[in-house]
Amino acid sequence: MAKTARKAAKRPAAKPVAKRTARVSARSKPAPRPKSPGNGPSAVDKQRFTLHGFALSGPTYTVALMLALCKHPFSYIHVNLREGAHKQPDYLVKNRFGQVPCLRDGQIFLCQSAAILEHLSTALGKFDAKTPLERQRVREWLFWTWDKLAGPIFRLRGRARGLRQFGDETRVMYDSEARAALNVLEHELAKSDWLVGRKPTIADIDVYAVLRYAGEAGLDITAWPRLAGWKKRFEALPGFGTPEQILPLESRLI
Ligand SMILES: N[C@@H](CCC(=O)N[C@@H](CS)C(=O)NCC(=O)O)C(=O)O
Repeated sequence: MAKTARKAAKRPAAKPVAKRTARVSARSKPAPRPKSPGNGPSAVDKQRFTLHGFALSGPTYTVALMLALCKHPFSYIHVNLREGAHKQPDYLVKNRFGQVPCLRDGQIFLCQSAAILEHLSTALGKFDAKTPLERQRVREWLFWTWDKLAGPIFRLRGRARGLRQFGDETRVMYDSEARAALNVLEHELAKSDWLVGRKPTIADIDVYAVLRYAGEAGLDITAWPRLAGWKKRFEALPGFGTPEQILPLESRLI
């Protein structure tokens, strides 16, 4: 990690957030944060988030995409997976699982991209569910994404990039698992434009950030017309960016 990056990672947050976080986990909505005169994030807010990640990592993209769609600036620390930086003690204290991503929110570190999405949607009041039933539906999609969709797509992508080795029989198995998951999405999207409710939620963000890599996994989304339409709608959302647009290759501090 670059020296400046390390300094910033240790830099105390402008405002302690422990209490606020406790409230978030109690599931009540936090009071809206003060806005700057320009209606963008205030000076304090700009320093609120630091994303630790790796530019080629899908789950890192999930979190960066959420912040981009929320139009919330964030610092970024490149975690060099190739050199094993994610297994070093200074990183393991931030993410006990030794994986990217990890998000610093004030003075706490959060991990597991889907759990981070839930945290951010509650904390920022964006892309959140509007009713208890919707919250349940959103959570079901988050669990399903990592249960059925992400595994096969990321494994096929890993093989295509030469990062994973497995034979054709296994490739065919993952391919049919991925296709079965895409069929589920195609069926659900016949009912409405978005996965839960009438507006995009973190369920759409979580699914999109995996589907983004379907092409690299050898799957052509245009074979699922409703899904392709949903993807187009999603990409038209204000703040949207591709992984290349929103994930820096190096650490970037603001
Ligand atoms: N379920 C986790 C998955 C994280 C994950 O698999 N990250 C990969 C990079 S894409 C990683 O850190 N791999 C290294 C390892 O697991 O040791 C999440 O959503 O955050």
